[in-house]
Amino acid sequence: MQIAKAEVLVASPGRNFVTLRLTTDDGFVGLGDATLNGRELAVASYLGEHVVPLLIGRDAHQIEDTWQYLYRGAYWRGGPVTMAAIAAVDTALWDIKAKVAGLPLYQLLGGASRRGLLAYGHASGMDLPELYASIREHLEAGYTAIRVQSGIPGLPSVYGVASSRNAGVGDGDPRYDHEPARRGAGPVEEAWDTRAYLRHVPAVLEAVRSEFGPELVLLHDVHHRLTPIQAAKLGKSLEPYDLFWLEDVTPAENSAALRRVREHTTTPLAIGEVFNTIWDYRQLFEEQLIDYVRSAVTHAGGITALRRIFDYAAVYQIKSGVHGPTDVSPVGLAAAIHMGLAIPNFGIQEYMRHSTETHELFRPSYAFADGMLVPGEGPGLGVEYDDAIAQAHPYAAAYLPVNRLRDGSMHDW
Ligand code: KDG
Ligand code: MG
Repeated sequence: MQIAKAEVLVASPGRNFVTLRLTTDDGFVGLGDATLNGRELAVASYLGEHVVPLLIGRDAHQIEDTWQYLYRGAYWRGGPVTMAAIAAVDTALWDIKAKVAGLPLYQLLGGASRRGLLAYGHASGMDLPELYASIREHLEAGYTAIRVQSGIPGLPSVYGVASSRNAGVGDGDPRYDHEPARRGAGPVEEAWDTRAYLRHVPAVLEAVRSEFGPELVLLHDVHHRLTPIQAAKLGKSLEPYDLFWLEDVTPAENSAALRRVREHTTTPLAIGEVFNTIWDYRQLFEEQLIDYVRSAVTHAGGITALRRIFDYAAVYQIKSGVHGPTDVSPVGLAAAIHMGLAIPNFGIQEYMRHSTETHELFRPSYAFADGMLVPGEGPGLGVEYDDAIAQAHPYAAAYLPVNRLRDGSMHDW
């Protein structure tokens, strides 16, 4: 069974998505997500110029060999563009293999290890009343695990706080699919003040814990903004509020920073949404510096590569916590759901519901109910790409914001 056609599809149902569609000579179709938020066309071009010509005529069943061919064969290894492209090929080939077998993909990964995936949503508010309202909406929608992000006094906008007030969680609520990568010719500039953040956040989590009680699973994302000692101080100060995890406390390049954080706090740590390969995790796993792996199928080289990362993590009792913002397409999310159902060391799955337009384009068959995600039971990933809908949503340039400190210097966003 040979790959006969490989198409790179770019569409923007409110936000940009890059999808690879492979078709075999006997008519099986597989989809892979190659979306790199704010740098979408770089992956589309890498795929179109350098990968697609190598795929035509290859045996669609040789997933591992194709992965090695694209990874080793480029000589220039790793990096977000290359690994998103390889991920898309890998995911599409798994989709095809499962369709040929007539099974939902999770069955090829070892079958179901659980009834569903505990999923967390994103609650946010510029102030406490707005944040409480957002948490209540998530509870009403069935979430039992919620990420909490808050406005900071003195800062007009902050990462993770939906730009429209009272952003809802419901299917069909366009405000929920909030897009940190904003359309335009260049990035929006946000202001950041680390001391103001560190003063304010413990009070927010104390208030939320006391308002919503001990049962609710709470998470918080620092988005790579602190130095090691600032992160250690934050982790320690949040211990009384029993977080499920504190995410991305320090910039991802400096693995050793988490040693310092670990020396001071028992708050569980998650990192990895910007990692690309298993080697990025090596020190973190072997020194047991983290508790959860944040890589998405889309950004870590696909199902083949992420499965190896999870197995390596399991050696150290480290669990999955797959990245699932709305910039991972329903194809990437479906792949994560199939993996999460099967792997032994599943922890939690991030789940921001996509917009109605996005669901119309991809028609995913996974479902969310009672705080859990389940994949569909049809063959493959359970996602179908609608070309007619895609035509109505052409690509539009968009950039993630950048951060500047009060003196004008650049800071991690
Ligand atoms: O494109 C950037 C987003 O994927 C990122 O900001 C989302 O940090 C994120 C999260 O935890 O979902
Ligand atoms: Mg994050």
